Amino acid sequence: MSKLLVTGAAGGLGTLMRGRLDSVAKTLRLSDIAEMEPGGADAEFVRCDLADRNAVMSLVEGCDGILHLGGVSIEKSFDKILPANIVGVYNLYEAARAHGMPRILFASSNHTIGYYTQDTHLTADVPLRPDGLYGVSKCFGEAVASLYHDKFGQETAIVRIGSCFEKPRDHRMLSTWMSPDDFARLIECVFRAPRLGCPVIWGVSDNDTRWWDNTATAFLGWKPKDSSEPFREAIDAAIERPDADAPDAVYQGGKFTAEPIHRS
Ligand code: NAI
Ligand code: 15L
Repeated sequence: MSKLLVTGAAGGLGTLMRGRLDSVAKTLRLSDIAEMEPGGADAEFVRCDLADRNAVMSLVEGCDGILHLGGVSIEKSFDKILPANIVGVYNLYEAARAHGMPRILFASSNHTIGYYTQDTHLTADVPLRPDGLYGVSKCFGEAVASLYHDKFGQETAIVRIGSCFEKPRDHRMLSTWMSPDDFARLIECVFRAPRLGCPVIWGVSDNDTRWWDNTATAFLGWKPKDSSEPFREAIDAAIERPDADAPDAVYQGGKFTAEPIHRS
């Protein structure tokens, strides 16, 4: 494609991904509420608050695809989650509708299903069980993606990301980790697929102990190549294994299940 919009580009995943998108788009429109350097002639930076409807309208204009990473990415009070993850998602889909419906990859989260226990294997069609208000906001985003697909034909890859960092950071992440390279390969498959629809895809590498089944989206041709296994020994040595009844060992969402409902 010619131009890919990356929201949340200044964040952790945006930083990991921006150097890995050469095969996806000729140019990048990087956007965030925070300042950042675009870096390189093939990228431009547009500062934008996702909660600002008019700004998002202009942001999306001229883009052929959207990698939507922007938003609050951890558990917070509802008033902090609302602008980016609720109002911002609505603004983005309305802007996409007004500008030719560029395909969207929506960065959803395992926290939409965090209350399933770690001994449960999930397909993408299981009922949602969010583990906090952050997870609820991602359920909202998934619902908006589904609505705009059914009503208007807007295509979205809903990617329920496990834990996408350079390396898994604890025992739970040995199951939930998705390597940045595997995510980059998934992004390529999503934007190259002749027909996408609005599937839910588990964003997880080929970990021995993963809990999630991507059989339903095999048509995308995404085959994760990395595994968390090479990191197991180092994690065992560096981090104490959680007690068997600790949230991190019981629930797929781990510690998020133990968060309170934060007040503003
Ligand atoms: P992050 O918190 O590092 O980055 C999010 C970015 O969104 C930040 O740069 C922030 O400034 C920006 N942002 C926040 N509010 C905004 C607003 N109102 N307008 C515009 N930009 C705004 O999070 P990370 O780790 O990079 O995650 C990216 C996306 O992927 C998030 O949506 C997160 O929920 C999702 N995700 C990430 C996972 C991971 O393992 N990194 C796991 C599951 C989901
Ligand atoms: C998420 O949704 C968060 O954005 C990320 O920071 C990690 O906490 C990840 O889930 C996880 O569950 O490991």
